[in-house]
Amino acid sequence: MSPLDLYDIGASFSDEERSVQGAVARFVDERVLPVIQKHFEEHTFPRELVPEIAALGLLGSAIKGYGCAGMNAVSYGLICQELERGDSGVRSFVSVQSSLVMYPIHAFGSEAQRRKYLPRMATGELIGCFGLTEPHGGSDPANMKTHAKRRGKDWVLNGAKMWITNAPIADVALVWAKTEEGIRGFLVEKGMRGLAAPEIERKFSLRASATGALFLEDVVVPEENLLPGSTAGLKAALSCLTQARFGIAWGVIGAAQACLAQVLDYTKDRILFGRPLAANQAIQIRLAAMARGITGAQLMSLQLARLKEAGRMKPSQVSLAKWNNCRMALDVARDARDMLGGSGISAEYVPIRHALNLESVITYEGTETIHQLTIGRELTGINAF
Ligand code: TGC
Ligand code: FAD
Repeated sequence: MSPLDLYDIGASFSDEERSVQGAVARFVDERVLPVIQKHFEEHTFPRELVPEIAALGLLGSAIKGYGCAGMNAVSYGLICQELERGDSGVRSFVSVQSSLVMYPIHAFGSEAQRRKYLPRMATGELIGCFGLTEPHGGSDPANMKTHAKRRGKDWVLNGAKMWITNAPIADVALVWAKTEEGIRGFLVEKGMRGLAAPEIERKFSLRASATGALFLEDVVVPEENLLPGSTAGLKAALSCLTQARFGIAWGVIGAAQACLAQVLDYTKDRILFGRPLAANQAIQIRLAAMARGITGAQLMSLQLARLKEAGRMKPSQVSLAKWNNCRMALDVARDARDMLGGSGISAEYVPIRHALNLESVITYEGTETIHQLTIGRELTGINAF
């Protein structure tokens, strides 16, 4: 019985799902883990890995056609889980590219937009970012200030977006802006006059991910870059978040597994008071609590994937998994850091890096409070936002 899969959930995966998991796990072991700590310390995104990520079919993996792999929901979840076992920053890159840019182009874009962007995004030749959050408050995107006004056949965009993953390296930014017809999505390309995407420096979290702002000053965007299907206002933007949150719910399990694996080794090897640290009841109870959290998160994610495949997954169900699994992973990482003692703050061990990363993951894609209030609204029918 694997300590990282106490319910043998892996046995319920199909051969194809297991093969995807195995391929991504090998990539993480051989290519991500040897370089990630250096990137984290140097505050750099491991861009050199993008062609390999693309070659494995991990970009837009759920999309059928347009050079994408057309994998199912469990496979997408396992991709996120294995990548985040390496680092949340690498999983964030794939989440944003796949769920927040390729998904909306596929779901709300014109056929011409799909053909123009998706094949090159699948190969990693084009990198995308998703601009929803604004500096005055990300939890309430309906209070959007960025706006787009028609000028002849074009649109003119003005405003600012904050905390945007991939922005400094993006070739195309999906920018959500208020129009007279409601909130719409625009594909703003790198090099368009009036667009700036500076990096946000000095982060203590997700240091191996490129995070930036987007400043738009009279950016002229042609009509052909408006996502024609984004007519449902904020609902279109929120439906992208549902896709990404599904991946995060799976992804953070990988970070928790990495921490549990390390703390198991450490506490079995370390001799204190004449016996292994792991021989103490107080330590075993904490290890058992980690396994309990991971197993619950695995089962929740698997059921969520089944609902997704059946077309029955509701946003509030995704909120429950995003909240539960992020909280679980953050608690596991913090507790693992503590059980490593002083070593727990060293870059030689993974828990501190995962714990720092998970502070972002529990905040982005809806803070813990936002997801709790979403469940509260589902239970009571009362909107408490
Ligand atoms: P609300 O009245 O609840 O909803 C408006 C319409 O949208 C529908 N809807 C959703 N549809 C799909 N998926 C969802 N998750 C949905 N949530 C709501 C809803 O049914 C309604 O439809 P209709 O037909 O009735 O019009 O809207 P609200 O303004 O009250 O907002 C509710 C709230 C607070 C839940 C929402 O604003 C919210 O989720 N806020 C958090 C914002 C957030 O998560 N931002 C994330 C930015 S992207 C990011 O962080 C990327 S991180 C990088 C990475 O992923 O790795
Ligand atoms: P605020 O909305 O100002 O919230 C502050 C606090 O108030 C939080 O604790 C929140 O839970 C609480 N709060 C809010 N409303 C209520 C309420 N009604 N009742 C009680 N408490 C409440 N955004 C993008 O659009 N694209 C990206 O690619 C992206 N990537 C990100 C990458 C990183 C590393 C980070 C940190 C963020 C990223 N974000 C991105 C932004 C992220 O989605 C927001 O940070 C998040 O939605 C919270 O918004 P905020 O930071 O403005 O906090």
